[in-house]
Amino acid sequence: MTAPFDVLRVGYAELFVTDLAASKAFYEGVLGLYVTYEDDSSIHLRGFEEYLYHSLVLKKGPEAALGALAYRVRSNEEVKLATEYFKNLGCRIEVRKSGATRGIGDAVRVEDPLGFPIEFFYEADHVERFTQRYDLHGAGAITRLDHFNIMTPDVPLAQKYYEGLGFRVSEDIRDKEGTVFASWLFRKPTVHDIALTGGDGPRMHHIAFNTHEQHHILYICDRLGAFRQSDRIERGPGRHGVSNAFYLYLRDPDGHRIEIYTQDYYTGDPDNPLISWDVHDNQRRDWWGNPVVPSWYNEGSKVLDLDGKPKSLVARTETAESTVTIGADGFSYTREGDPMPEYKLGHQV
Ligand code: 4SX
Ligand code: FE2
Repeated sequence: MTAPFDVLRVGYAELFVTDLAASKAFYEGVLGLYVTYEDDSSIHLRGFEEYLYHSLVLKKGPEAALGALAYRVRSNEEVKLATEYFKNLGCRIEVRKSGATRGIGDAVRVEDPLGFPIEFFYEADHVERFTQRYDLHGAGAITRLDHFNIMTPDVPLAQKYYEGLGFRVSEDIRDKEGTVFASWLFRKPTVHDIALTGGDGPRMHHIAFNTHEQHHILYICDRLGAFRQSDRIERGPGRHGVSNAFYLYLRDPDGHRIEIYTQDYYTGDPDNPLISWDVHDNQRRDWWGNPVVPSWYNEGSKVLDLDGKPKSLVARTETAESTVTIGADGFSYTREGDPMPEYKLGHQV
């Protein structure tokens, strides 16, 4: 599939939060993101390997919500191609002149066919890249934004839409009857830029930041304990089945879900094999078989339309994955009819 315009990767997320000071304590104080700029109504943050102005914009708002998910495209010409593409689809669009978001050049925001506010931009102000400023690396040593995860009722439909933008599928979760519960797609050569979680939508499920090492994730947990904020930890730390990444999910002071993620694999070759997981495989979402808490399946952030009004939800009609819990639901397995070969007993073969 040739792409109608060239998306490089995830660029930044714009989140509305109700208390900027509380958010700053979390994103800067706990995670260790850097503040590029702040004023009374917004904070712009980035990870230590990022040289673009920001990968996260927090805006003060009346309620917690997603303002936009922004992808970076290859050039300003590609911004124009994206504008034409969404005009032709009949989507609502907003052309944003350079500076409409501080630090970002000419861009277009669209209300995409799935109901999400999505931006495409190329130009952005450059700031210092702190790669070797080890003296500054913050608590979680966050390197960069890694991916977005959205909740949408019809995963195959959403997957088709993203494949139409030139994204490729790396992994999915399905059952033998053909129901698709979730799907992971990428432009940059990692497991994903965007994941689709089946559920009532449009809602934002999470945004994920990368760190280099597992121990940074454990350190975040220890610090949260020390701050008596262990209730910010929603799921993990653990090892994902899908993606094989080491992970942790936190809820920020407004309930937005943030994942810290490290060590997935390279997907850039044209014949990168698709990995399909059975929804009944106990190790699909947590390689160690730990249960997924119901809130992780069921809760997500509101998303705003281009007028700043919350979008109403469309219900998922197909089976929800939350009804196929990891653990003793009578349907899931760790070894599907498997006699347990010797290497699986822990012996070297
Ligand atoms: O829970 S899963 O193991 O399916 C998973 C969730 C894998 C990768 C992710 O980034 C994620 O959010
Ligand atoms: Fe994720």
